[in-house]
Amino acid sequence: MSPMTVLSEVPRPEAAELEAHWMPFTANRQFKAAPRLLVQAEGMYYTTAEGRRILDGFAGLWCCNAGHGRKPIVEAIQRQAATMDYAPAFQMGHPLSFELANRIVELAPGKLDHVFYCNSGSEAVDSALKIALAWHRVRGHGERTRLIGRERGYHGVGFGGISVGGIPSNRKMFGTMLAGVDHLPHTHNLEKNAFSRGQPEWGAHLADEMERLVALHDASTIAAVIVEPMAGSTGVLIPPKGYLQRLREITKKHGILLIFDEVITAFGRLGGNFGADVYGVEPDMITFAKGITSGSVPMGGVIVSSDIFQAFMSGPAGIELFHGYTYSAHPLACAAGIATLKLYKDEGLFERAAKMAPVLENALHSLKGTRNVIDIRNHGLVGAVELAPRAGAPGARAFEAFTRTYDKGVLVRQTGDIIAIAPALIVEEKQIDQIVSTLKEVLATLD
Ligand code: PXG
Repeated sequence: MSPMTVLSEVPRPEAAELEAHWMPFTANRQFKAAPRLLVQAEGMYYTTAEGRRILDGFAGLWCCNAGHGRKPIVEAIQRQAATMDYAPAFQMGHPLSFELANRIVELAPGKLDHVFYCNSGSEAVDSALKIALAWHRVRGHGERTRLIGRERGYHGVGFGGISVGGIPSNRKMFGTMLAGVDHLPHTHNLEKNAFSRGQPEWGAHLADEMERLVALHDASTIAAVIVEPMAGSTGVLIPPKGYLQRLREITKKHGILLIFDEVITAFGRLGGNFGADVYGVEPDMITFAKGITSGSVPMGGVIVSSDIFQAFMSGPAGIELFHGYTYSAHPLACAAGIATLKLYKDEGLFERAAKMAPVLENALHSLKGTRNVIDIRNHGLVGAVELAPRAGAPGARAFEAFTRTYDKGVLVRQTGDIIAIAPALIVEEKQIDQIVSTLKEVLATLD
């Protein structure tokens, strides 16, 4: 089927038809007045409903790491849909979930060797937090119930995730959330670290705040700490050198589990298998989603250490963990996951990300001195440009940059006054140039 055939078959909704869908994390009224509709995707490009080609500078939403519409993934999904659509997830199984788990474990660091599946990053976070609480309990430490997150952290939108998360607008409308949660300070500091390339020098000591929380609550009440090794959604906060190491030391010393939320950083985004590898710190659990299927079918999961898994296996016979989802290890997701991991390996895409990282770094930092740019930061195939906020209108300048960039044929992501960039790992140098030069053109015209 040619792309043209696909396009002609796609229904184009009239304005009134856009009404019924309450869109997530979207300015619904603004969108519906001037919709940005995508109808086809291939490689590094989207096609819009008007037939415009858009260079995807954000891998969808940090997820299509192998690029769009990759044949081996598409065919694996098609084959699986025709072979077996669904298998019950509880007390039944199908071979693909085991094959995928083995492949994930092969990539995972150190002692992380068992995989629990779900369907999204939010579910992965809830699952990890529940496993942490249950792990302490099966070991006779049910009093360890506190969970520690971090300011500006994003861990999805479940009640667990927003409780440990630290983005005020995601929390303030939703009541009291989980009890017994506390937060570390975030690590963003433009006075100390503006225009850092890769990991900033300043800020390792911020991990010592964990000692303060331990002193306040007592270690015996704390179950786990969850952080994104690199905080993505809040606007790309790269961990200061030594920060994650220190957090690991402190959590280990006090018997507190360390969870890395790697929904964004897993599967090559930073130029290695996981953020844990790139930063050289082994957590007790890793959450993943997005890149596992290169965004093609929803899937998430938690990788846990052997210590965690084995503690559950030594209890009474029967169901060891009362947790799971109808679509845990969905056959289509597993087929897509296996094909995706194979493709990453066959094409050496994680190595490619590492190789292209300096290209992105140099291109992005060439924006220094452009109007309103107050910071540029990057690591792996992730970059961010922070703009000075417009007086009285936080986020407005960056939102305008986002829409104007899209009008000029490039998709980036706006969050607050930050423009984030995270292209698929297949991105080419000239495409990086196009993303950055388009952004430069747009920024120069913005007041
Ligand atoms: N944890 C992390 C670290 C994430 O980045 C989630 C959990 C939740 O995943 P789900 O699959 O439930 O959405 C995420 C998701 C952005 C952006 O623009 C980031 C995410 C999702 C959508 C947009 O930065 N991260």
